[in-house]
Amino acid sequence: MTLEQEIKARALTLGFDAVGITNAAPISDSDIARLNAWLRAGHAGRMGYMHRNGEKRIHPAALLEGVRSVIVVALNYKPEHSSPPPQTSQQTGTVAQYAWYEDYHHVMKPLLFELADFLGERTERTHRFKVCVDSVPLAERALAVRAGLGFIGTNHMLIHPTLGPQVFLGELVTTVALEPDGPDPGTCAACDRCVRACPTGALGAVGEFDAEKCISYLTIEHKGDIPPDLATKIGDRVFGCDACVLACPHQHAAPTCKSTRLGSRPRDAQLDLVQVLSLTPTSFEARFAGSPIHRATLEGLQRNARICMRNAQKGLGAKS
Ligand code: B12
Ligand code: SF4
Ligand code: SF4
Repeated sequence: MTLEQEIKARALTLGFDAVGITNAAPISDSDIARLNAWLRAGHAGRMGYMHRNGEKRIHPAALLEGVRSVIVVALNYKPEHSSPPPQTSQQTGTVAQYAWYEDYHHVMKPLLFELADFLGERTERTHRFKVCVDSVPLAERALAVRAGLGFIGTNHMLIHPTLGPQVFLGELVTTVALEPDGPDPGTCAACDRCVRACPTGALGAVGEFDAEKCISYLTIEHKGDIPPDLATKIGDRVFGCDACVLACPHQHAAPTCKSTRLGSRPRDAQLDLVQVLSLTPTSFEARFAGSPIHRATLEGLQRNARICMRNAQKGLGAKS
């Protein structure tokens, strides 16, 4: 077995669903141009962090001196049941499916540290590693494509050929020189279902993506009021949005999550809006510690709940 094969076998044993390897070169000129055009157009909204550490996002060498390889892993999060459990209250808000589990950052990072430990041992402790999951400035989707994990769909998701778009990504950036995999080309062909499914027009047919119109951005990352025309389009989505992911035929064909590490939180699939409005800072912490929903903050989650309630009163549900 080559070292690359050993790493892949180890990553799968640890519970990842797919793994690929790429070199440490900067992302392609066309990806850099896309990223810069997106930032210049103001499509990052108030995500100030997207404007910082540009060099690291473009070039893994800025993250770790002497870097030679990036090992990219994917973890399938397609839930077994695609709709939330039956409603127990009239006033409920839908939660994006990635938050029907424990926070994936907390699950994937320790597994990547275990992978680093394995590789460290196999290379006589002469190398360095950096574990990355989402929050590190690294162009995760572009690197995943290069590592052969799939292609970027019109919905902007990395779509794995068998696992589909509902995969989390993580990376082990390392000074170990490894044989890279080649890209695994795929395309959306003539499909445009995600563009048609997007409630707000955040997605465009030729790859446009305006986060300021995206319900995921508005309900998770955005602080303060949400413009009324967009608020009505949020429907009953109290945290995040899956419309462009669930519309995708690659999602329909994908297997469901088999991970024993990604603990599921079935009661978080739908939130009782009255309960959300009654949360205090202390009860919010107790209820959502360890959940991705914690990121929205109590203030943001209660703002979302008020919007969902107003929409329900006006008869504007999830499909609005
Ligand atoms: C900022 C951010 C967001 C923002 C902005 C999203 C966006 N599309 O840019 C908001 C808050 C809206 C968001 C939402 C979501 N996010 Co998010 N997010 C990120 C983050 C931190 C940075 C993404 C980024 O750099 N955006 C800037 C744009 C310009 O870059 P990009 O989308 O990565 O696209 C690059 C390449 O794909 C490339 N490209 C190359 N070829 C092609 C071809 C086409 C057709 C297109 C369109 C692009 C393209 O161009 C870009 C420049 O490099 C990443 C983690 C990370 N460090 O990368 C997670 C990440 C992208 N998010 C993730 C997830 C799961 C989500 C949600 C599904 C959560 C939810 N259900 O609410 C939604 C999906 C929304 C969507 N359709 O993208 C996963 C995606 C996994 C996957 N399979 O792709 C990531 C990778 C986190 C992780 N570690 O798993 N997210
Ligand atoms: S997450 Fe929702 S609002 Fe954002 S692009 Fe996808 S469908 Fe549109
Ligand atoms: S829904 Fe269609 S166009 Fe959108 S990402 Fe999936 S295959 Fe591509």
